[in-house]
Amino acid sequence: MDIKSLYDAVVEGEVNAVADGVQQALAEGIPAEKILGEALVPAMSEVGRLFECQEFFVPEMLISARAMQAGLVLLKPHLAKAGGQSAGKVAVGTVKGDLHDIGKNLVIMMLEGAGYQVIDLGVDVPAEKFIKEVQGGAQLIGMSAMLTTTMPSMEAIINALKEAGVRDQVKVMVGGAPLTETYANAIGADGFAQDASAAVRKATELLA
Ligand code: B1M
Repeated sequence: MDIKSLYDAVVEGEVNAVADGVQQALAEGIPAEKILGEALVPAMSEVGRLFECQEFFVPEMLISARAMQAGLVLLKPHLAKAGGQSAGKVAVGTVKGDLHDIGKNLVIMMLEGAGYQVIDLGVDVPAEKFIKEVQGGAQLIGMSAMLTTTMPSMEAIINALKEAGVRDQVKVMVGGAPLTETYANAIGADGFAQDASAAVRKATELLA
């Protein structure tokens, strides 16, 4: 299956075709980064566009997301292949009220690939869980938000870290499609990353 057919299969939500296509592409020697960057990620952007113009609704988005996940699972071993000593302990979650996890999962895969020990807090994560991880030794927390309505949860979590007296012990990195560097600075985060590769660079910079 070529990259274009794989892109179409994600948009159409064809789970088996995506899984077969990714396996075939890997077997043909196409790098995992290319499969991700030229088929899977752009396909999800197209799904978002179709949702915005009301050609797709939530069920279609969900079906495409499942197909994307089926591909990501197969790419994971090829993206996360570092071993040896941990580069640092990081806890990552999608903030309270937000159920989007594809981008967060990708960030985790890339961080693991760069040698970080990553605790995946999942989605809809309240401040208490982040605080617990900082108390447990996490050096960096990563927060993801995909909705304009859940972006404020990030500031609330940063404030909760301050109230719990642990803000100075940890670096805070934020990301997600609606976020900007300006917003990250305004809410008092230490860093912002546009995508998963940038998240690895930013984590390395913050923990240097
Ligand atoms: Co939702 N959704 N969704 N959705 N969804 C968006 C985000 C939306 C932009 C679609 C649109 O209108 N075009 C829109 C938000 C509008 C807004 O707030 N401005 C939207 C909406 C409205 C909703 C609902 C409210 C719909 C409804 O119910 N009426 C609802 C909300 C549910 C909730 O969270 N409470 C909802 C639900 C869903 C599904 C469950 C159906 C599904 C999610 C499934 C899942 O995640 N398991 C879904 C999907 C799939 C999308 C789109 C189509 C795709 C998101 C995605 O996975 N992208 C999305 C449209 C879009 O983004 N264009 C949309 C691929 C992924 C690789 O990219 O997540 O951006 P992304 O992650 C990137 C970067 O952002 C960055 O790196 C990642 C990898 O490169 N990044 C970080 C992310 N987190 C980071 C953290 C970091 C650093 C970088 O540091 C810690």
